[in-house]
Amino acid sequence: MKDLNFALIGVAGYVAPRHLRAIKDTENRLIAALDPNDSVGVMDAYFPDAAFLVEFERFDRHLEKLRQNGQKLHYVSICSPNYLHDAHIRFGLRQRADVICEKPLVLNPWNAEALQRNEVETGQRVYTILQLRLHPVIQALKTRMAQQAVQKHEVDLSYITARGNWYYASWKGEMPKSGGIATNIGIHFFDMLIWIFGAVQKSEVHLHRHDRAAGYLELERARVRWFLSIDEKTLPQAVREKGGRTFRSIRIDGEELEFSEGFTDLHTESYREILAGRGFGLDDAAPSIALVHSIREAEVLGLKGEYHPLAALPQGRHPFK
Ligand code: AKG
Repeated sequence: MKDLNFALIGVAGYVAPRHLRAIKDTENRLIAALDPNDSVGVMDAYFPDAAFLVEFERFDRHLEKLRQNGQKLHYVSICSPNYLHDAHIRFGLRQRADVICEKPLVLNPWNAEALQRNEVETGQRVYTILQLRLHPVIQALKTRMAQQAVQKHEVDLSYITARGNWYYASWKGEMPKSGGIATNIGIHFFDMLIWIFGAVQKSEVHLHRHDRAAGYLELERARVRWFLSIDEKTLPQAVREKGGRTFRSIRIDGEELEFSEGFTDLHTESYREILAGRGFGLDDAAPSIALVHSIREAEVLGLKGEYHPLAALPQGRHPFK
């Protein structure tokens, strides 16, 4: 499908350029964008002719005018702060458009259930971006695991994706707005783990701070010690020496698989899949949303039991507290 009309909410944000590129690469067009922040020069590289509004009401009015003039809106893409996703998704559905929303689709399981009802009411669909499921290394791993006799694999997952101090000053650093890092960034690998190894049977949290989190998960076919961090000081020395900012690694029964690379181009692939009718919807997102919600609510146990070795790394202070 091409030549479709898109609107985008949150065009000044961190991940918006990947959506702009995906809309362009799939030969579709952006007709309107919204962001309360007006630093959106990035639009020139993709859709200089799109309308841009900084107020929600004017955005709404503009889309309504286009609709009454017979211009169909096919998709609304959403890269706003996480806690606003469900409201913005509903807005998109009410525009009689399908919605493509960044991860985490919503913060709480009950938000997803409400959206399920909204899909039925409007007859429109909600899709999310779960780009690790489209990562070739992860796809090959899933195939390999599915071919093996069912057993509990021993898994260590280290997921480090360094972010500067800006992160803590933005909405991402605020627990009620982003859900904290286990929700905002961990959602990628929790979805991936459940997708490969099956449903959650037990979850423990050993560490949960502004810049890192660690815990233990028992899934149908794996026991997983996980560590997540956005502190560059937790990157392996070899990565730091090369100027790298990410280290994504999964060790299964002693065998290590790195998937640090190949992460940035997957939005276009996600859009292609959605446009071909193979997008990930609310049902696909539900298990990882339930897990990150339970991790936010969990008692933090400290370094006891099956903790990931990197959880014992020295910890710094919050830069702004
Ligand atoms: C974010 O910064 O919100 C991300 O999702 C980044 C994920 C990653 O770098 O692995």
